[in-house]
Amino acid sequence: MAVEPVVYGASERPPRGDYSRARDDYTCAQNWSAYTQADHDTYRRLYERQSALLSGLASQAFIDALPSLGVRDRIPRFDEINERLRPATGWEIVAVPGLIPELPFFELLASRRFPVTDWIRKPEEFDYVVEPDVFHDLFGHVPLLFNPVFADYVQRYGAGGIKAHHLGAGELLSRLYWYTIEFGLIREAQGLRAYGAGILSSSGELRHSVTSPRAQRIALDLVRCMRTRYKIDDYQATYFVIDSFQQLFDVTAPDFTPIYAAVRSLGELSADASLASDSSITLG
Ligand code: HBI
Ligand code: FE
Repeated sequence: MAVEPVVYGASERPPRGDYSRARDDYTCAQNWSAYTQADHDTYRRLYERQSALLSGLASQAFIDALPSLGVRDRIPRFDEINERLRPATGWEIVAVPGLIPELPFFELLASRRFPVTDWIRKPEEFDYVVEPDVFHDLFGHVPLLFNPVFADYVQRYGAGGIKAHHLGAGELLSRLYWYTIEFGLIREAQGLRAYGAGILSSSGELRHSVTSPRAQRIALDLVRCMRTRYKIDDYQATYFVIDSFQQLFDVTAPDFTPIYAAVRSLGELSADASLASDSSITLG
């Protein structure tokens, strides 16, 4: 089916994936035999580098769940991961050719199906790839789908996204995705840690987000979060901090309509809008 692919942000660059092989819901089969040895080597090297950076910076819940991905020396078969993921939290991962439009994305999350891009970056893109590839999605997103409370939050987020889409508030709700599931920080017993996939799969942003005095860190507040625009191709200027995954699940319980109204009446903030210092979270 020829579907019009979605592209993040303002860039008009054609997306990487081959969308002609996508079904109506944008999912496709993981073409595992198409991976080259160079692809498997890239995955292995990314996994080795990133897993060595986690201690003291990544959420302990993430570190505990990471082995659930299984193999680390090659790109895993999604079916193998699903054999463990389904009994754990009722989720499964499904292959997609790349970024997909907002509504099908929300519909997949609402039905506990996480879209995982099935191509991997080229060796020359080792340090940075513009669109999420299979390493970002598998290493960054999938381990915490084994965590029951976080997994329930992602499903509830998807259900909220369908409602938001029909209210024309998809962009506002995508900021909540960005500042929690992609770039969220959490206060754990041992201190501030990263749980967002965009941070956990990045060799540079992991240390920056947790330790840099230049970054602004504020306690998650839904209105403030959904007012704050985000940066796609640079470290975040602002990180939102939670105390637990239960807190994430609980704040998404109420109907968001009044929150969208408050966000619209107060107006947008740039990613690095600074708050009065008293509300920033100090390190340590
Ligand atoms: N598509 N495959 C894929 N992965 C994403 O993370 C993704 C997407 N489409 C839209 C999107 N994310 C964001 O706009 C969400 O906040 C909706
Ligand atoms: Fe992501």
